[in-house]
Amino acid sequence: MEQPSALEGAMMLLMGVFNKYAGTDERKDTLSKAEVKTLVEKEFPHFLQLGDKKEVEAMLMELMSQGDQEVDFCQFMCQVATLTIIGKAIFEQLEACPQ
Ligand SMILES: [Ca+2]
Repeated sequence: MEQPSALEGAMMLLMGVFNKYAGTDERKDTLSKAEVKTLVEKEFPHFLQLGDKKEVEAMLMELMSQGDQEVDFCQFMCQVATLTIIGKAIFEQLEACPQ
């Protein structure tokens, strides 16, 4: 298989990240609240430094989790897209947007 493009690679990376955290309990296709918490802690280290760590973590937990319900891949992707849009605006303000 040829080397994936940047976007194809990013898509495969997102699938891999979801599968990595969703697969730690018996329900391999969804994220439990505990799995969301681990994902937030491990995958958002720079976002957590943008403000009070506990407040940012609580905001990310609220956004990424669905209360006590399991989070499926579609919900995960929607929230990652939302955070990416927010992140782009923040990085543009900081003049640190990747090229
Ligand atoms: Ca799971």
